[in-house]
Amino acid sequence: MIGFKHPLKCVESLAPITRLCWEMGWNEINGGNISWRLSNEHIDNVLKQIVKIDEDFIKLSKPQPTLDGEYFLVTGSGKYFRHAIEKTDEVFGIVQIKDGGNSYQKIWGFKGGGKPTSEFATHLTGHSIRKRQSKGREEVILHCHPPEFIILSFLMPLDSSLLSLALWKTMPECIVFFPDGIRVVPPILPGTNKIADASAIELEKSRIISWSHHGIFVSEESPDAVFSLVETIEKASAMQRKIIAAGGAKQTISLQLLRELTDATENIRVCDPDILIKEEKKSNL
Ligand code: 2HA
Ligand code: ZN
Repeated sequence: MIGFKHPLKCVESLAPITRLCWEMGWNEINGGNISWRLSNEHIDNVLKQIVKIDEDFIKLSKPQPTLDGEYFLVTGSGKYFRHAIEKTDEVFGIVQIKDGGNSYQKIWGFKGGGKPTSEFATHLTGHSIRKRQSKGREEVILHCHPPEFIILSFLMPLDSSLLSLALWKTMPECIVFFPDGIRVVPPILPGTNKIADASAIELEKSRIISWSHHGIFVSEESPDAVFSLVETIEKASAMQRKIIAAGGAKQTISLQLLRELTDATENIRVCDPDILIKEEKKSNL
């Protein structure tokens, strides 16, 4: 997989990460989806290679006026992450949002008549919010089914503060890499506008949301960054699950150490640790 070459540079960088997600056990069968809001540099590279663009406009179930004109590289509905390298132009496609954000047009890929993921409404809602909240920094959204993380939604209350604090207190990297914490969305039917709307509320506050009993949905600046964030969360979740299974922690990383970690890494911090601040107020620290 290292050394995978593709004429479209965005595909060359996304396909190996997609396949790696399957190797990690996060994307069984057709589970999960990934989308990338392409920068001008990638769009130029794509448009130079495309000979014919499909003329049809396809209506979006949920209009996205703030994304009008944007290009997205996205996995297809029903496609397997496992096939990302061998069947690249079936697994992926590129679309442009048209018609004031009401429709999309296929630009490349989706070979054999495919279309964007069933979670496209939530991906676009996520991109619209996270593009604004991150001032354009975040470009890639990954939804996958990391088992240890999902198990926590069966063992812990469905509460954003409790989940964020549990992970932060397990491993020092956690507060450093996700000071915004993880926001919990209750169990909702996948692939619906309802899950998109519930996710939108939480994505205003964090790059990371939990779809309870289902998976994770994460926004970051690149395929590599989004992978790394899920990898970190999944490792902390595995440790937390083992701690719970062993009867609970005898001691954990303290609030004070979480504050010291946050302050010491201010130079790389992308957002405020709101949940930590609330917790500090509660304990009068
Ligand atoms: O099958 O993961 O959330 C794709 C999904 C739906
Ligand atoms: Zn899913």
